[in-house]
Amino acid sequence: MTLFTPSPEVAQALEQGAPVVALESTIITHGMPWPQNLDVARQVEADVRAAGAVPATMAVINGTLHVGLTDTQLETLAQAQNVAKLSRADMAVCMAAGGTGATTVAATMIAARIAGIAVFATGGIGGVHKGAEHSFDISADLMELAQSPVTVVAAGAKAILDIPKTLEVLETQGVAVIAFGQDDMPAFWSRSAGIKAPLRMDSAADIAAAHAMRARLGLPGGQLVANPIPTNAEIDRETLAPIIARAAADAEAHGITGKGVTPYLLQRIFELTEGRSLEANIALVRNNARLAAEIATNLGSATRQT
Ligand code: PSU
Ligand code: MN
Repeated sequence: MTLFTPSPEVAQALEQGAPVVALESTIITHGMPWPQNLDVARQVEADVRAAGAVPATMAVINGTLHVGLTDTQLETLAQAQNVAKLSRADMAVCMAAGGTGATTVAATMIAARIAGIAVFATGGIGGVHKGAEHSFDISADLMELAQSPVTVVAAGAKAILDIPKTLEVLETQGVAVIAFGQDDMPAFWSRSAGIKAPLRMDSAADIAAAHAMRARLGLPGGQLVANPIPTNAEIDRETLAPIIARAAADAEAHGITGKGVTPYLLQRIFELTEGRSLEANIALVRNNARLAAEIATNLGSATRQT
């Protein structure tokens, strides 16, 4: 039995070495409300296609790891209740048991590595949560970035996180964190986290070259491309700070822990901003999809190039 099932379109692109962009599904099942989640999933796939690459949205369905979903599968997933949120720890268990689950950044990177896809677009990666010195809540996304050779295009780490601590862990783990087109580290809904990013690059070609060089050096792990949200969609940091603090306090008061934390915070911030956070999230993920496709076009689909 093969380990994964590519869609016909993805299978053909991989065979020809044509550019492919991996997309995750947790953003659909746990990151955005119905029905916008389905519209965005379709729109992001269209954005990747328009920029000359093939989209490969990942999910585990009845035990099968799908690399590229049909529109029916996408719709079923977007409407499903209580779908598992799969990360490194539980992906294999779900597949072995014939279960269904959406892939986080970590699980999508694993799927991309297996399929031979070098570039992946999402909204924002998971990272070190505020108060992690007490909760120990650090996303497995960071450990996966340290291991799988995938360039992940995101608008940085989500602003609900402790961004300086997240950058420290990424540095320790040897992950290249590259701000695109600016010196500052972006902060998901805002263009700047108020601190400088470790690295800066100004073109998709340069990022593709760095990806290929990393492979030649035999370094495990990937790159995080931190692509700032378009200016017209940004919510400034000062506006968001008290809202994020309030959402975090509510999460604590309700005893939300583990995998539930990120989806709870995103939903609460959506309510507190009266939908503005979702509009910003949609704009940034589409922006990331376009850049990822451009990087993939410069690279081809191979995760390993020499
Ligand atoms: N980007 C978004 N929305 C999301 C996510 C990313 O714009 O919901 C998801 C990704 O799947 C990421 C997950 O891996 O949030 C982080 O979850 P955690 O903090 O529990 O590791
Ligand atoms: Mn966590």
